[in-house]
Amino acid sequence: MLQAGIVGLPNVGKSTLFNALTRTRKAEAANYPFCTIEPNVGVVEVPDERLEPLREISKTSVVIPAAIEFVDIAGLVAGASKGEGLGNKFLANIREVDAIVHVVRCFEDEDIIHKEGSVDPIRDIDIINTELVLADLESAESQLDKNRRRAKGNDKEAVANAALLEKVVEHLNAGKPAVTMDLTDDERELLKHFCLLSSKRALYACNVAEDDLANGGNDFTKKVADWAAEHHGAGSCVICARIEEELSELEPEEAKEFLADLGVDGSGVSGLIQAAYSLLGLASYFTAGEKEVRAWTFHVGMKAPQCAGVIHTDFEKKFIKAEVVSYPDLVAAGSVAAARDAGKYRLEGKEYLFKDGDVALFKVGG
Ligand SMILES: Nc1nc2c(ncn2[C@@H]2O[C@H](COP(=O)(O)OP(=O)(O)OP(=O)(O)O)[C@@H](O)[C@H]2O)c(=O)[nH]1
Ligand SMILES: [Mg+2]
Repeated sequence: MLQAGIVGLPNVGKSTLFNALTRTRKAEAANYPFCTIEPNVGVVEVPDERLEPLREISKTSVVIPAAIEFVDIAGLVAGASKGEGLGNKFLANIREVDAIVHVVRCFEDEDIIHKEGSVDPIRDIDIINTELVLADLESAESQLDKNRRRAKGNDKEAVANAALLEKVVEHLNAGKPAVTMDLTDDERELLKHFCLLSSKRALYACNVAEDDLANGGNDFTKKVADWAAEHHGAGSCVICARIEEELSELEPEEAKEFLADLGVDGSGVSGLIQAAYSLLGLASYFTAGEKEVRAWTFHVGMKAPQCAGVIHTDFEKKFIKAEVVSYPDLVAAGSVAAARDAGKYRLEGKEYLFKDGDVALFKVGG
């Protein structure tokens, strides 16, 4: 399963957010830096408003949502790339995840220790990103050396690697994360092999005080949103980790009332999970029948046989065709029969690129 890693300075609310996401108290969250050492891993269901209408149409009671994993990682400090605060070990934890949710403290609270002594989200983001870039620089330079040596023997792969790594080193040397490099599709594919921390896509999660939720954020979160878009080509969201942790322990009705009292529409956690899902390049297609309605995860860009393979590896090999209707068409028709009558079902072959929200039935050979 694909993983999103929760990253940030110590004591900014990462474990609190992890507990809210996983609806557990699995991670210890406490008011001192480096509370988390070993990463906490939890599976999180991806909320999807399309599941309930599909359940009604299919007349079933079983709904299985898509899921992704979140990993709560230890806090990073300045100097982590040189081993400060167990830096190398924590950086290795980040290397293993597929995308990053970067938690930034955007709340004032004198009782909660701030490692840097004051609330300044852009400075904090810079500390973390500098460490990722420095760790990458070291790794890219050593990979460049190796590939240059191999390139002398006319190894084509090494020549291509070295050419790209030269660009990477120059970009990192300017203090910029690898994810913002201007690359061709082939180069972007090649870049993946270098396993760079700063090449992972990131979402900035601004952790605010509960009072700021109703306003959709504060001056700090605006700065973070602008900075993320400009310097990282990344999105941001506003959450209150502490409130979300409390909400996750309430029944849905109680949670709604609680949010209404705060003047807030919905839980920020749902939006964050969905954002992390698309950050990972994931989308959902559905199977819907009397037995169950289920969301299946695929990578954007996957064709019909590969998508069938998500259900069962055999389905990919034995794929014949897929019968597909889009979610809006099915819901507008109101039933499978009506959608069929309206000619909304399509037969798709091996080259069909699946789309988010496709409702599919696969025909496979024996
Ligand atoms: N006021 C306020 N306090 C919060 C919020 N989120 C977390 N905290 C508090 O901040 C402290 C640290 O939270 P953790 O979730 O343990 O932080 P962490 O980032 O996992 O910390 P490390 O594992 O040490 O890096 C705890 O006392 C939390 O209750 C918030 O939204 N508002
Ligand atoms: Mg923690």
